[in-house]
Amino acid sequence: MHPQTTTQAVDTAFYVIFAICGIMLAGIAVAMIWFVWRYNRKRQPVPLSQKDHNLWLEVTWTAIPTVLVMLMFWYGWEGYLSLRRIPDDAMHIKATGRMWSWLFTYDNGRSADKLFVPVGQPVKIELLAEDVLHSFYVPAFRVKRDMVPGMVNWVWFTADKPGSFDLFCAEYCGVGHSAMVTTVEALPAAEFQAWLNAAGSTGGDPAARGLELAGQLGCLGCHSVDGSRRVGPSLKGVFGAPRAVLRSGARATVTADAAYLKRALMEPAAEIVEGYPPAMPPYTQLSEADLAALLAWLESLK
Ligand SMILES: [Cu+2]
Repeated sequence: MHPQTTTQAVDTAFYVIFAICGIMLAGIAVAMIWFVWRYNRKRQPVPLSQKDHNLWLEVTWTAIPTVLVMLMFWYGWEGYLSLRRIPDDAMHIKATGRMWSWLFTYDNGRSADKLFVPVGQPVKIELLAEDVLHSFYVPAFRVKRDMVPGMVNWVWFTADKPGSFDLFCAEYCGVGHSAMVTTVEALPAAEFQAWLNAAGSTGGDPAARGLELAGQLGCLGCHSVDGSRRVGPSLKGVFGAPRAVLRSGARATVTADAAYLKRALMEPAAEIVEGYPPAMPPYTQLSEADLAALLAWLESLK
């Protein structure tokens, strides 16, 4: 007996344990109140019975809790097996967690910062942490799994209805941890296929492509584009503006030109904008085209 979805697997175990706890609570409370009333000292000043043991009573109070505890174990075990047994037809998606964003990559190369899934089809999410501990958590599908750098982990689930569901990082991973939140977007199968096969929607405009990349790479989790302060400095008007930076601990003022911004992306620790933590991971995997698109987008933020 293996439940169909991770939601059913977890909920069955939860409700069984909850029901047993409810019955025990009621039974113990009623028995306690009854004894307090029945054997009150005023009502019964002298003990009626001198018996010091009762075999059947002892067998009963050992056997019933054993059965109840084994029942809880059984449902928990069955639920756990369901969570760890991936259905054969599960679709593979790679989830990368990093300080402080999510990136989901599909087998055809499409990637997004939201987890798009088809309704009714199991998906196996391969979990990779790029820098520190993170945790993949989708309450709606009852899945939560820690992500450890250097260790591949996974979860699976099936979205049984279309909708948008919260996806959190559930392991404190630094100052921007609370920004590590996105959604699972469950789309009807045909709509999902159309999304999966869609070419870039930006029509060749490099600044628009840069914005798309900034979303996917998680830049916007730490940097605002409206001048407000977040984990990192705002990107509004940064292109060409003077920056006060710390270079190996020494203060310097530099102009945020293309070369500076490229360095800020590839080796962010080399020059830290004054007043901000050295929190940004290096983005060394960016292609020349992606870099150019990001620079075009930054230039457009005047
Ligand atoms: Cu995290």
